[in-house]
Parts: sequence; C-alpha cells; structure tokens
Amino acid sequence: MIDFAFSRRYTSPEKEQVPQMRLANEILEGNIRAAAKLIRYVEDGAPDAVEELKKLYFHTGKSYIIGITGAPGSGKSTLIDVLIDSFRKRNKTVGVIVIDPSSPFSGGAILGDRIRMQRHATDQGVFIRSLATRGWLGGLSKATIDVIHIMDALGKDIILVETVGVGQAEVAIMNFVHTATVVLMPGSGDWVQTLKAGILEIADLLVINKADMKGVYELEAELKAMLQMKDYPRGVWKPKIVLTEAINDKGTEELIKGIYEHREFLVTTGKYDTRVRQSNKQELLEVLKGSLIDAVFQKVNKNDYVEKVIDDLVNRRKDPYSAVSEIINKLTEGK
Ligand SMILES: Nc1nc2c(ncn2[C@@H]2O[C@H](COP(=O)(O)OP(=O)(O)OP(=O)(O)O)[C@@H](O)[C@H]2O)c(=O)[nH]1
Ligand SMILES: [Mg+2]
Repeated sequence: MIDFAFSRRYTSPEKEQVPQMRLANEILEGNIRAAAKLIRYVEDGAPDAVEELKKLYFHTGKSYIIGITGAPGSGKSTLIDVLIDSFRKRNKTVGVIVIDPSSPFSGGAILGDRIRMQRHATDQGVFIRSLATRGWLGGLSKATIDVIHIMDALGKDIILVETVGVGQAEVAIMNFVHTATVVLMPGSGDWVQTLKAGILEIADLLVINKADMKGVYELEAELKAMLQMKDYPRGVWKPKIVLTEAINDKGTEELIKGIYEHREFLVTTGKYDTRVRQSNKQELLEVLKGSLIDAVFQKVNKNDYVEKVIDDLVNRRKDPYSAVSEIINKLTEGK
C-alpha cells in the first residue's frame, strides 16, 4: 500500500518522530499556541502534521481571505497593520500570514514586518505568522494553504496573506484568496510596466500606497490607462484603484470599503463559489502532485534508479520524456 500522505521537503529521521499530537482539537478551541505548533510542524514537513490538517479541514472554509501582494517596500506590512486595526474595530478577528522572501540567514524582512505589526502582538484576536520561502519541496503555495486552513480553523474571520512581487509562486498563492490586492507606490512605474498583464490578471484592488509622495497621479493615470485598454463587460469585476497613506492611516476605510464591495460582487454574482471551487481544485492538484511524486519515487526508486536516470539525461543517453514513460511503465509492471 502506498501512503499518499505528502511530504514537502526532506526531513531527517528524528524529525519524523513527532510525538502523538492532539493539536487539531486544541486549535478548534481557539488555542493559539497549538496553532503555532502545528504551523511549525507543517514548516518542518512532519508527516504527522497531515493527520492534524485532515481533521481541521472539515472546520474550514469560513474565513474571508485577502491577498496583499506588490512591489518590495511598497508598504504592504504597514497597510496590513492599519487594516488589522480597522477589522478589529469591526469586531473581526484577524490572521496574518507573511511570506518572507528573505534568505534563512538575513531574517531582515521578518523583523521589519514583525515590528510594523508589533502593536497587535498582545491582542488575542490577532494571530501573525511568517513563512520562510526557502526549502519547500512541495511548493510554497501548498504550505500557505495549510497555514490558511490552520488560521481558518482557529476561527479567524479575516486572513491577510502578504507576498512580495507577482512571481509564479505569488500568483499561485493568489488562487487561494477571495480578494487580491496589489500594492504599488509612486515611482514603481517600471515594476508596473514589466508586470502589466500580470497585475491586471490577479488584482481585484489596485492600491497606490504612499500617496503622500510625488508621482501619485502619474501612477494613477498609468493604471487607469491600463484598465481602459481592457474590456470589462457587465458581470466582470473591474479592478478598483484606491489611494492610501498607510503610515498616516489614510485611505484605510476606502480600502476596506473596496474589499467589502468586491466580496459583495463575488457573492451576488455567484463568483464566490467559482473562486472557492477553483481554489479547492488548485489545492487538490498540488497535494496530488506532491503525493504522486512521493509515491512514484517510493515505488520505482530502488537501487538508485532515479540517480541512474539522471546520469542518462546528463550524458544524453536518454531524453526526459522517454525516461518518464519508462517510470510510468515501471509503475504498472507486475500488475
Ligand atoms: N511615505 C510613506 N511611507 C510609507 C507609507 N507606508 C509605508 N511606508 C514606509 O515604507 C517602508 C516599507 O514599508 P513596509 O510596510 O515594510 O513595506 P512592505 O511592502 O511590507 O515591504 P517588504 O515586505 O519588505 O516588501 C517603511 O519605511 C514604511 O514606514 C506611506 O503611506 N507613506
Ligand atoms: Mg512586508
């Protein structure tokens, strides 16, 4: 029997010996320490974490998930800090996941983000976690959805996910959010240019932060021109542009209003269900991908088989397509 449990990165034998966990129940009772612990196990790729995630899954799907992505240093964390405040004033509990792009050694970004959101650290209604981007064999976006589920099960009404840039991994993460916000700042015109199509593909809200700085109107005009070039028939959401000054808590209410409007749009047009379906599909495919590769390797990788195939590729004795066909044939051998 092949175990389809996924593991997303190499774990040493002693790491696999995670003591019997009853974390799921504690998390469902709102225990923040248990949630932090499970997130750590997920990060370490502990196979037992999957058992806890399985239990939690049936209690998830209740949070509203908001993605905050955009240019480095555009003020995403500062914006999240003021958003937390506004949501808390509306009696909403908030989870924050910061995808930290820094290397494991610099730690700079985590520190900066933590400091910016520090004032919420003692608030029981707020739970902030950073996820390092390094070492995810099974994909960063899969790790992110696991942590989203944990915060969802913990009972957070709103989950904010911060990522830098609009690279492939970030776009994949945006598949899991209900409202995607792209944060820009004056002077990030080059960045906008290189990502032109990409931005409009993922953004439900376009935030021009640092509206106190020069160049706001140029950027706004540029974004408007981009939007004009695209067709938004009835029933298709046209990204909204919102101006903010996160450090002065200006424009926060407009941003929240934009988020609620987008949510209302999704619900009334039935697109909310479509998004959820898409997100579940994406998650299924990612788990499948990870599990299949694990399972296939377990089955075929006898006597260094995979290494030998790689040798063949390196020496051009075999092409990868035929190699995969052979692997698939090996799977069905003797059946
Ligand atoms: N002038 C001005 N500065 C701001 C504003 N919002 C944030 N900043 C500053 O911009 C810098 C970066 O802010 P962060 O919130 O860390 O930006 P970030 O996008 O999270 O940055 P990374 O996570 O490193 O990509 C900080 O020095 C903030 O104080 C604003 O509205 N106006
Ligand atoms: Mg940040």
